[in-house]
Amino acid sequence: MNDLQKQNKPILLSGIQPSGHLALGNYVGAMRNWVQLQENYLGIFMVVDMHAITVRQKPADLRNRCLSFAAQYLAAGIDPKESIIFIQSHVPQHAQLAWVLNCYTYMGELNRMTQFKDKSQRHADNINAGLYTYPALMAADILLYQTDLVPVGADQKQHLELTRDIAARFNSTFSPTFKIPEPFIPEAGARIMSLQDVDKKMSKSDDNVNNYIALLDPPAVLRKKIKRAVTDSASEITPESLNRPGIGNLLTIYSVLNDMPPLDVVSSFEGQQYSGFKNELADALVAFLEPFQQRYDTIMNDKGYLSGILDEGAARARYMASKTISKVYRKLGFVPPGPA
Ligand code: ATP
Ligand code: LTN
Repeated sequence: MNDLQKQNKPILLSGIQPSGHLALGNYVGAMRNWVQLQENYLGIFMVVDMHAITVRQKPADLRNRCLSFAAQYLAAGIDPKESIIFIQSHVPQHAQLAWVLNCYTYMGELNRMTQFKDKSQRHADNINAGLYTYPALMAADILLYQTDLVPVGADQKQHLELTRDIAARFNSTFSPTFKIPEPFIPEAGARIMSLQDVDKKMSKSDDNVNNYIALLDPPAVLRKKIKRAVTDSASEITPESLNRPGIGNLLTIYSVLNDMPPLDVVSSFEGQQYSGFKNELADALVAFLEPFQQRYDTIMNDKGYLSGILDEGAARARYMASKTISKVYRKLGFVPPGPA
C-alpha cells in the first residue's frame, strides 16, 4: 500500500475522452475543479481512450492525443506526486467491470441518455452498441475505485445519476460492494456555450473550430475567436447581459478565469461596449493560456517523464481496481481461477 492510500483520503475521480482538442469548456467545467480539489482527495484522472472509440478515431491521432491530453492535465496543475494519472486502456479492469455492469443496466435507462441521443444524431452513420452502452463503462470507471466525488460539467449529471442507480442496484442485489459517488458540478461554468452557436454547449470535437477555444490555440487565434464570438444586437454591458446568450457566456468565462463573482464582473464593465469587454477577455485568456502552453511544451519535450507518470499511474490504478473486481466476481458467483 502506498503513502497516499495509507492517508485514507476520500477518492476524487474524473476523465475526459481524447477526441478533438481540449477546450475551455472542459477546463472550466471539469479540470479546474480537479486541480482545486486534488489537495483534499486522492485524485484519479483518466484519459478515457476506450470511451473515445465509440466515435471513429484515426489511430495515429488517438495515440498522439492520449499523450497530449495527459500533458495538458499536468500543465493545468494536476500534481503527479499527489494524484494518479493514467490512460484507461492500461487498466483492463475497466472493461471487465463494464461488462458486468452492462448486465445490471436496463435498456430503458440507456434509452433516456441525452448524450446518446445527441451523438447518434451527430454520427448517424455509426450508431454502434458501444455508444449506447457507454454509461455502463463510465459507471465502471467510477465504481472500480470506490469513488467519493466526481467533478464534471452539467452534461454528465445524467450519467452520474445512472451510475448511482447501478451501484445501488448491485449493492442491494448482493451486499454493499460499491461506494455511491456524489457528483461535483460547479456553480459557475458548468455549461460553457459555443462561441458561434450560442445555444449549443462548447464541444471539443465540434467541426467548426470557431465554436470552441482550444487550450492550445495560439494567442492570435484566441483573440480572433473572441472578437468573432456571436453576441446580440445590444452593444453595451448591462446587468441584463448575464442572462443573454452569447455575451452572458463570455461574462461567465471572464468571471471564472478571474475568480470574480459574475455580478462583480457585470458591475465592473457596466456601460462599456461589448468590443472593449471582448478585448479584456482576450487579454485574460492569453494571460492564462500562455504559461499553460509553455508548461505543456516542456512536458511534451520530455516524453520519458510523461510515460513514467502514466506507467506509475496505471500500476497504482490496477492495484486498486483489482480489489474491486475480485470482490465483484466473487459476489456474482464466478469460480476463482487457480494460480497462474
Ligand atoms: P466531445 O465533443 O469530444 O464529445 P466534450 O467537449 O463534450 O467532448 P467530454 O470528453 O465529453 O468533452 O467531457 C469532458 C469533461 O468536460 C466532462 O466533465 C464534461 O462535463 C466537461 N465539459 C464538456 N463540455 C463542457 C462545457 N461546454 N462546459 C462545461 N463543461 C464541459
Ligand atoms: N462520459 C464522460 C467522460 C468520462 C468520465 C468518466 C467522467 C468517462 N468516464 C468517469 C467522469 C468520470 C464524458 O463524456 N464527458
